Amino acid sequence: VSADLAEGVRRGDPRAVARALTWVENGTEEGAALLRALGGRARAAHRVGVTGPPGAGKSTLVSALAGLWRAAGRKVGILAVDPSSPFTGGALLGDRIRMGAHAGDPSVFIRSLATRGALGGLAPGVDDAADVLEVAGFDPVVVETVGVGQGEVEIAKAADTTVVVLAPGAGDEIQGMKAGLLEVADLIVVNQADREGAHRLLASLEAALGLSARKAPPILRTVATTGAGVDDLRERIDARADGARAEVAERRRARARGRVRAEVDRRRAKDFWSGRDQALDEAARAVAEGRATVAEAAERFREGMP
Ligand SMILES: Nc1nc2c(ncn2[C@@H]2O[C@H](COP(=O)(O)OP(=O)(O)OP(=O)(O)O)[C@@H](O)[C@H]2O)c(=O)[nH]1
Ligand SMILES: [Mg+2]
Repeated sequence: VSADLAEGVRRGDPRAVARALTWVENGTEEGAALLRALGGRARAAHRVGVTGPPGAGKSTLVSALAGLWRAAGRKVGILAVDPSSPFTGGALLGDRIRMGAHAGDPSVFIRSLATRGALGGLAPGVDDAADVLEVAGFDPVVVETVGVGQGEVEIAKAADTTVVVLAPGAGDEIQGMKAGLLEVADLIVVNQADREGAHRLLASLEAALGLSARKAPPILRTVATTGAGVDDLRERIDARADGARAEVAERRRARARGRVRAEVDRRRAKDFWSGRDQALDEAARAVAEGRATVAEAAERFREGMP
């Protein structure tokens, strides 16, 4: 079954891609078998992370970008992780985006994923889903996440290029959460540049970046709803695939390292716990009844015991 599905994914068949993403997102054994069947890929897609506060205009911007990439003959994969507002589609793509993959437009594939990890980071499912889209021929693969707390660091790990989208409005001061966001940005976008406060935001960004130790990323201004400035952003993103090749390669290695390690950990944990249900029950009882501390109970579970 997974061999057939893998073949469909390689052909870029939207239904196969949709089913594959469901398997992979759920982290089932079927999904793991599918990922194995997909095998390696000829060419790596540019993975673009788009993050920023809720309502900054990330989805609208991604829709506008997708329109430009399509016009350039590219197939665009979009993963929206836990979107707080649905993908309504920007001016350029409109209904096609709203209708989704089954409407018969195989060139833009949009999928919402509910894959927040327990600690707020992105679950492994996001990298796996991006792999599926890559094998299906989508390039770039865009991952949109709301940038709060852990999210920004995680998206930076999942992306070759991280775009941080900000907009004028409540809390323009660059502090706390936004400072964390700026640290992971390869490109900063001041979206909603048509709105009052855009200048102030730009000025406070420049001040904040001036204090930072690292080389300041470029700041671009866009109006996602009209498309103003979006082509410039697209060019900057595309240029990174060539211009920042060494950096992108380094990120890919770091990402691969983390993924291999996580996979090994996952398998070891699964092997370790298989057949130890009863021992775990006993340990749990001992802790619950105050006969052992958690640390003492855990100590008995060292490799090879009990
Ligand atoms: N005036 C103006 N409005 C914009 C612009 N870009 C987006 N909007 C509007 O801002 C609202 C939020 O846009 P979204 O694209 O959903 O924002 P988002 O960052 O994806 O939001 P979440 O996914 O909820 O975090 C929508 O009503 C957009 O139409 C812009 O450049 N100018
Ligand atoms: Mg959104």
